[in-house]
Formats: sequence, C-alpha cells, structure tokens
Amino acid sequence: MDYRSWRHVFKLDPAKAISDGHLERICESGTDAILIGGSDGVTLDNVLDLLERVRRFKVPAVLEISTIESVTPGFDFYFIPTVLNSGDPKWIKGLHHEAIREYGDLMDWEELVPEGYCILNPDCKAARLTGADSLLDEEDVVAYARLAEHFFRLPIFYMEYSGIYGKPELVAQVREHLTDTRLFYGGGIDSTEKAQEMARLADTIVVGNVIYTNIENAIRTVEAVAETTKQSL
Ligand code: 1GP
Repeated sequence: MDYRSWRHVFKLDPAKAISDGHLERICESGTDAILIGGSDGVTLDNVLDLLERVRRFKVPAVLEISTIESVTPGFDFYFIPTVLNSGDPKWIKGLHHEAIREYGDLMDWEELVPEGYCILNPDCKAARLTGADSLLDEEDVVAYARLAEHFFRLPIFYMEYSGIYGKPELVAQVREHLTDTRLFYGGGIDSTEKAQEMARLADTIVVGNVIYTNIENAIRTVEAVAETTKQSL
C-alpha cells in the first residue's frame, strides 16, 4: 500500500454522523483510502469510533492529524498538515514540535507523511483557524508549491478549497511545477464532472462534504476518477 499511487480519497469528518449503510458504501466504493480528519469537534472518542467502524473493511485508513489529543495507534498512515500559507508558526511547525517533544521516542517515522497545505478558500474553517492568507495570486501559489517540493521536500502539496470548488486553471498551473511532490486537490467535488476535471490535473483528489449531502454523487466520483485514469493510460 503506497499513498503515492492513490488517485481518489474520501475524507470523513469524525465530528459528523454517518450511518453504517453509507459508511459501508464509502469503504467498499473502490476508493484508494479513507482519510479521517476535520477542523473542529475532533476528539479521541469520535476518532476511535470511526476508526473501529472503518477497520471492518479492507480500505486503508489514514488519520489526518488536527489535534495532538486525538492521535491514536491503529491507522495505516498519519498525514500531518503544515499550513504553508498560515501566518501563525503554530500551524507550520509549532504543534509538530510540541508533539515530537512529547512523543518523539515512540514515533514510527515511516507512517508519518507531512502534507504542505495551501488553503485557498478564505471562508473555510481551516483558513480561519490557522490564520491562513488565502487571497493569493497565481504566482504566490506556484511559489508555495515550489517551496513544498524544492525547499521543504514535502511528499504532498495539498490545494485545499474545502467547501468550494477551486480554479482548475490554477491547479493546472501548479501541476506544471511539481515533479516529485504529489499534488492533492480537495474542495467542492460533488459530481462526476468535477471529479474528472480535477482528477485530470491533480494526482489525488479528496472528496469530503458530498458524502454527507449526496451519497450517490459521492460514490460516483470514484468511478469518474477510475475512468479518467483509464483514459490517460
Ligand atoms: C476538505 O479537501 C477536503 O478538507 C474536501 O473538501 O469537503 O469540499 O469535498 P470538500
């Protein structure tokens, strides 16, 4: 199992309710992985609960860490955001330092995957929480992508539009500047068309909210990405 080959990922928010039936459909959909994470209301209890339910299926499970208190063993990977466009060092390296200071001896570094986040929707919770400067022009975003790849050598650059559909032209621009770092795109994918459009540009698309608003459309995004991948072979 290698996250570098993933094309489609579902993101489940531990603070939101999901029925067993819907969860089964999501986990058995053919998606490459389930990412568990959210911006607020994430607790050890709701993470453990969701992990246990997801573990009934074969799909890889990843915890995207947002608070140190909700970290628990049992995931295949731990994705750790560093918010490159945050104005607050806490979200770039502060919490990371604190966690390593506390648990550094216990950490399995092979399971930890840093993600260079660039938050591009100024109104999303993550932008407000982290004090992200989301009003960026193309050159700013490309520079963050280059910073991720060439300076910090991060394995993932994540264009985060959470809640709104982003600009395909900008994703295409960034695509041209990344070689080793994988490009993740997330935000507003709620249809086959949007899934395909972004899957043609990004290495991996992340589908979140539509799981809770339109399960049928959520499931269709998996097939849509598979089609796109076939077409490009
Ligand atoms: C959120 O990038 C993900 O962190 C997915 O965004 O919820 O808008 O699909 P949506």
